[in-house]
Amino acid sequence: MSPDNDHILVTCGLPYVNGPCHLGHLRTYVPADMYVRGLRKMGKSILFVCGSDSHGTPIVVNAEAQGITPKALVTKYHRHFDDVFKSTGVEFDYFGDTDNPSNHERTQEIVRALMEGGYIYPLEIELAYCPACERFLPDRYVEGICPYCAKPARGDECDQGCGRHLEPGEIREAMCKICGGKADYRKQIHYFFRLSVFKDFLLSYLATLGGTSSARNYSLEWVKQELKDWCITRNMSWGVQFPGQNGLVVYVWVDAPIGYISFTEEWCAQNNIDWRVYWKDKARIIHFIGGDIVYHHCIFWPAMLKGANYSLPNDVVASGMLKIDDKKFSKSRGYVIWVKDDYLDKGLHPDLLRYYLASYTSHTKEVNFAWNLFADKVNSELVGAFGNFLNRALTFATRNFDGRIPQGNIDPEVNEKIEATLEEVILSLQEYEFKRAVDSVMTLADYGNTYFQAYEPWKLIKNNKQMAGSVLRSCLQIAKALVILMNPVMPTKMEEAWKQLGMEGTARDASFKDVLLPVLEGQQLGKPEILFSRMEEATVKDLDKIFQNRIKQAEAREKGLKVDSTELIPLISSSDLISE
Ligand code: B3M
Ligand code: ZN
Repeated sequence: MSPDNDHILVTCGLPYVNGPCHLGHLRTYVPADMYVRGLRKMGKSILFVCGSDSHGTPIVVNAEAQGITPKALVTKYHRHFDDVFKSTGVEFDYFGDTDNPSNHERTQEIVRALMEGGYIYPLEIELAYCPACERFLPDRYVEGICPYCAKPARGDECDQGCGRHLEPGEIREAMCKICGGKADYRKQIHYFFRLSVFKDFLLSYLATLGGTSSARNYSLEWVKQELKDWCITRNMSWGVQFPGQNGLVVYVWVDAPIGYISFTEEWCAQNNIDWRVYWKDKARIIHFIGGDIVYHHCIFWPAMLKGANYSLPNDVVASGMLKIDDKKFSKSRGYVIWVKDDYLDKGLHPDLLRYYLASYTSHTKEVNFAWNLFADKVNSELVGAFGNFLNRALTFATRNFDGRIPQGNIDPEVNEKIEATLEEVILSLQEYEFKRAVDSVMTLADYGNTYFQAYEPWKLIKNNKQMAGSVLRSCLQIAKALVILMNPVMPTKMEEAWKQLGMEGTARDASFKDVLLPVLEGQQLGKPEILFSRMEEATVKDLDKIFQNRIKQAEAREKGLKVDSTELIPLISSSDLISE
């Protein structure tokens, strides 16, 4: 079935609402938002949803550590993420919560459908059990030794060794994370999803899956090797109850992606649209995710959808990871930048960060963030090239042409350059090559600077005012194109620039095609103002100091404490202090 391009659903991986938003999150969300804004400029109708991933053991363990209920914890961070997204221009049409009733209902409906289809079966397994606490120890409640590589591991993942996902019961030498005591193993019935029967389906599905080739190729390799059935129940009360089984909830990776469906349902209910258009029909479904959850989105999730008779994702777009100061991102080691505390609260403009993340490297590669690199990019590209051109053209026209767009002919070469840039931007967005899109806009800005410089309008104005008018009108045409094309990346700044250009309406509502609509002779310009200011060295030093201190604190912490839950609890962020 070929997808219906009139109904496009774009989603972003759901943040665990377990701690504050950091740069690693925005690494995925900013390009997704830029993509949505860009496609809207091409006239596409898009629904953009995301929401909180509220279940799973890390949330329960963390809530216990903070002495609050899981609900209080997720409510706090749900608000936090919603706020940060709003402040950084990541504009979802709907930001839901997997603990909403509609997600409980949709999850149970899907699990029942899978049971009816024979895709779920019960099996007695041996699980870690703490005799002192008198409870089974799911996932993060247990630590021990990895059965594959013998390194210390958590119940659900060999986090310090081979990195394998561990199934319930697999961990050796289990210790209870709550009381620190030795756990034993007890038998209990759990439920398994028959992932193994989806092998042929997945091979043909993945062969045509769109998105980044990284997602497709990794998953194909995994499917060709071995597909293990997944245990999809856990002994907990926090989560979506497994139908008909008190005391068992579904594994968080079952109800989390189902959030994509229930959030669509919630938005559709508010807008009087049938949600089935998206999930039971031929809409185009595009998932933006972090590169570390490809397995869940390209294997587990499509198998579940197929088994329960829902539409399948058309594209999975997986972003590369984030490094801080060239080191692997790590909350416990302090290699983290909190979006609110370290960036927004320092008065830095969100659009600069959006620009950095979108243009640093190609979407599937690793982004490295460091304050000096950030400042360099702002100073040389945004201040030195982009902002400089807009300001030069505007100031010159304002001073010499009475604050209006001069009369004169727009140079056909200028129109050609704009048209070529537009084509490149559209193509790059369609191919999820966000850096290439931004780079081509920057090349147009460079062309603008060269054009202005080459024609020397400051000389022309003295002896050939008509020619000077043509040069300036051509420059203002470039400026208009730049603002429209850059709007998906830097929405707020480009709105300011739009006003300075004296354009009607908003940059947001301008379509990509408008880049070629000639700027009107005689139209009043706005007041030219500096759009981007230089980041001074002292500022960079101050910002970096905060970061370096965090690393030092983390090192001290590491030495002072043996095993603790620092990986679960973010270090020193005032976002932790948000009151209920
Ligand atoms: N909550 C976050 C992660 O593993 C996880 C994503 C769920 S997407 C359905 O990156
Ligand atoms: Zn291991």
